[in-house]
Amino acid sequence: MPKLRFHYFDFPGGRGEPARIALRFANIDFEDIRFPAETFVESTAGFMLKQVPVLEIDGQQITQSNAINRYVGKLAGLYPKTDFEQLLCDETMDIVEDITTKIVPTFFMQGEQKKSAREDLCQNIFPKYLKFLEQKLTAAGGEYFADKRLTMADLKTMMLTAHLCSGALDHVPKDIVSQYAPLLVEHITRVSQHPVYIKGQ
Ligand SMILES: N[C@@H](CCC(=O)N[C@@H](CS)C(=O)NCC(=O)O)C(=O)O
Repeated sequence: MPKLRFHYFDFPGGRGEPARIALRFANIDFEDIRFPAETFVESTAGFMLKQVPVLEIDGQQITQSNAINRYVGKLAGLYPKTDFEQLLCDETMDIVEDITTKIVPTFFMQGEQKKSAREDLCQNIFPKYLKFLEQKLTAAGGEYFADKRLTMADLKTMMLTAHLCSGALDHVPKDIVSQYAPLLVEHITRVSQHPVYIKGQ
């Protein structure tokens, strides 16, 4: 087994949390390096892209959350085995990534600019993507996004949808997910009560 060191923020969510949950759930030995947002510059000083998550594998730095999710998902038994189910899992993770990249710029905005950008997300972006994710969930059987069992796709989606429902994002109503994709609210509950999530936290 290679030596694994995983670098990400210390909050329980975001791009890095699915991999941490999977590693912990599967009892895979790894160094869990968590840092506060305030030390981001120092904590990423050794990384060429100055981004996290980073998974070091025997000293080699690997970036890109979804690539890391696939690798860790295979180690933890949380990534499908067949081509088609892998495709469904990957597609879902990339949809969530698309949504995330649309939210992130608003973190650096203030006042009216932030309000108007978030309102635009709520009117034009979230409805479309949430409905699409709900369709995908239904097409996959209604409970999980791939393989009829919990995979990395469910962990990644739930991080995002739970965040949207949390009220932590100013100008994003807590009922944004239930308005457009009520089955995704049930999905949050399903994942949060799943032994993988409970053990992996
Ligand atoms: N495509 C990358 C994006 C990584 C990324 O943007 N991470 C954020 C934190 S969640 C970050 O480090 N942002 C700082 C920056 O890009 O300078 C991935 O999926 O891992």
